[in-house]
Amino acid sequence: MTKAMEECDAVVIGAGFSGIYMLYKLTQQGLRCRLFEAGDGPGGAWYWNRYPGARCDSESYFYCFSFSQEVLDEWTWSERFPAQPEIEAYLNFVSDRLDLRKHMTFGARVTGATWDEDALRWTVETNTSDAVRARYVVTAIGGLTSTASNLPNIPGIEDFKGDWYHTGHWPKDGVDFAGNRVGILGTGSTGIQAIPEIAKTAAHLTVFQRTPAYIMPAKNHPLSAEYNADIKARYPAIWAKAKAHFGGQPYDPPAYVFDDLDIEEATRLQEQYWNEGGLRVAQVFKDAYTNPQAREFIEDFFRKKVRSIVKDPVKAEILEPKGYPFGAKRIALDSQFYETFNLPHVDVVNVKKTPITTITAEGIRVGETDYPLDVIVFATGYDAVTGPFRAMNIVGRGGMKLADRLDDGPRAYLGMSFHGFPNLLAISGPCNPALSTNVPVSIEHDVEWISDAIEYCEKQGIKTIEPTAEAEDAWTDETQSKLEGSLLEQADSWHIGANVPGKPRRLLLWLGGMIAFRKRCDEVTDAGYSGFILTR
Ligand code: NA7
Repeated sequence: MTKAMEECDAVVIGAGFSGIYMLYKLTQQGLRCRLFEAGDGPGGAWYWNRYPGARCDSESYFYCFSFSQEVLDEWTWSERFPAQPEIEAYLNFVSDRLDLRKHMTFGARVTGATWDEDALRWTVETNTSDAVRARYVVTAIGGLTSTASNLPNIPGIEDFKGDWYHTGHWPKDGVDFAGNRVGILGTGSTGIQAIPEIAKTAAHLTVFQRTPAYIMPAKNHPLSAEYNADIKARYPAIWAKAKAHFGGQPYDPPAYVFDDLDIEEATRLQEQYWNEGGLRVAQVFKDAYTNPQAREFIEDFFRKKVRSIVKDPVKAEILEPKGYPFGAKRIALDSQFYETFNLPHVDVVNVKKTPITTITAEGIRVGETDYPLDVIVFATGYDAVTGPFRAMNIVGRGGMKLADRLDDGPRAYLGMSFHGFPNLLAISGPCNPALSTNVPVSIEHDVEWISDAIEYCEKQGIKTIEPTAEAEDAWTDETQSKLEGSLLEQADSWHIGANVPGKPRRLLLWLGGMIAFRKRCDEVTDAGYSGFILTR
């Protein structure tokens, strides 16, 4: 006798920030929910990214949920920029405090979901547990996730006799580098954090760098009890400010126009922000990204900083950011990244000038030079945004596969829904602004918009909600229209799919900012879900 399939109202995929809040909202509405998570605990990206040095680039006091007063009152951050273990602990705390664990199934990776057009139900399958049927599926899978890590296709990896790791699925027990010759590929946000930590124990560290990043000091530090008490007292104002900010950060907009200042004053201000640290180092001038003179000044400032910290001029020359404009790739925060290259056992190799030819049994070959290694670390990023969707077999109306629909690049309506896939809603999906902002603020927006939409359907007796082809096309075209002539066009980054060979060069994110996005989503709701087909 075949076992009856578990029936529920909604399946949520993923237990990171977005899945946790989505589950809370839907269970609060009285829906029967099941959440599947591949990891064996809550965390999402912060579960898998346990590489040495993993830390958030946003300040802890606003890289968190705003929706729960209990959570705000009871959780206290210990550092300005929280490290992975603390964020993972926070997401565990929230799951317990809101009593969500009973709806969560861990160690279950969703492999596929199929829409049954007669029953108006999704059947959701995982690699470990029985299939479940649900009326709604909400993806909370993130855009930079372990299911879609970018492992470069370098010949010979199968011959390598040592161990290799990708930072996006780091072993839970850690990796012991002591006494080992380690090679690391990648100097994006991840590599920049991992390199100083790996250098602390490795016998030798070789950094294979392709593109030098623009890097700003984090100036991380512990938070005092007085500081935390002050933050907690000011939270209503902090969240109001963050939600009214283009990027979801509770910061004042840049105050200075570069052309209004002489060079001494511009240098003094840039230096002052540098000493304070954090992402605001890139937000001194209003016209930093639009005025070529301002940009040249900033680029030169960064290059001078590298030369002043890195003592070996050959290493400094390789590490100096160049070859693309400031702002064309994600700006990273560091703690002792440049200083690490003053250590005698840390080297950097320019693999843009002379590319890696092969991985051998003994290490990495660059041109004709062999670098013997015991361990290789790939900090080489992700097949971002569309990759995690393409990694699941999602089949909608008429056998339509979501992976095929995303072959030519990102497409979605409002970055949260797909034509041909009724009752499938995506938190920070393709063509969504989330990854260009302070992510938790964007996630809270998407979760609240989706839970309102589901509540509306439930109350109105609407059985399916799905965007029209026209609405999806228009939103997708609008997203792409921002690429031409933009700074992002001038570098090869994950934001435009250029980090993965063969991936279409298309803008993955909606770049209008949070304020405009919020307004557009509200307009859709106020117009009775314009752009959607609602069936009773
Ligand atoms: P990123 O930002 O995509 O960086 C990946 C890095 O890996 C970058 O330096 C790449 O160089 C490098 N890379 C990729 N493929 C290769 C090969 N084949 N050889 C050498 N180097 C390579 O990923 P992260 O994990 O650092 O950060 C992702 C996001 O997480 C980040 O934006 C934050 O939002 C948090 P390239 O620049 O392509 O020349």
